[in-house]
Amino acid sequence: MDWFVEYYNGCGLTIKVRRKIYEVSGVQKIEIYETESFGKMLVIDGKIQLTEFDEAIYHEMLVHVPMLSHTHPKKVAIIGGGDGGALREVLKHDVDRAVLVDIDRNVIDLCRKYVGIDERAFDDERVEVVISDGKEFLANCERFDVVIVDSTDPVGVSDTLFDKEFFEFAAKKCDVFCCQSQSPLVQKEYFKILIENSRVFEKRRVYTSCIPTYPLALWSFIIAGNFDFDRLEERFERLRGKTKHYNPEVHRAAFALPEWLKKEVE
Ligand code: AG3
Repeated sequence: MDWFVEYYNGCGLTIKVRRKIYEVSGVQKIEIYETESFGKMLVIDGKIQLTEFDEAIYHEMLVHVPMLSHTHPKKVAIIGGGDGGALREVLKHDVDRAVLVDIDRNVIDLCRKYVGIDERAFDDERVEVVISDGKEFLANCERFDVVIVDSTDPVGVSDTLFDKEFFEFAAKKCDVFCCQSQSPLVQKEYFKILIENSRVFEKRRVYTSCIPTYPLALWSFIIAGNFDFDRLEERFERLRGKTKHYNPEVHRAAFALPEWLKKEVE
């Protein structure tokens, strides 16, 4: 029995692992573990991307907040998210088309084979997979109702998903945009870049959720574009019974920010 540790800012999250299921180094270093008490765990370039224990909290907050803040999302793009968790949540809505764009085919193939949180989402006929850099894709794609960014930390291949040009493309290509925006506590530099660059959207708001296996648990998201929370209860009817974590009360509460965070957003 071994321990996996992710370190950040002189601190570390330690998780007991039973075995390493798979490891490969291609576009990124991908490791899949079976943990003692959090189920399977995906690690990319040394950073925990998900555990079966808490992935639903992250994926539901990343997906249902923007999806229910749009009147009728039919065409959705997910940038990143090769593990299929966000895709699984998008397909719970009445969508016609869901395009998943990941730069690393290994993430998709290995997660389908060894993790399985996609729950066969990739076999759904509404789904199209594109292997590409997300920024290049957004520069040339058609318009989507909702664009969701499920990226890794901005070191290595996903740094282009954090720059100003990326947000400029995004603002042109969708009604509602949402991205994960890192830990506002221990990854302040990443969070600030996203806050700064997302200013290209006239309207944008930050929300948070607690994801225990991410650095210090407090995690942030940015929603931007033409979103509204007007008829959340009514819109939620199409999802009722299909979520573990999300509901309209949690949606609204997630936007309550403490003073220190409000200051960083302004
Ligand atoms: N991507 C966002 C999590 C990044 C975690 N960072 C870290 N552990 N340093 C999650 C991808 C899951 N679909």
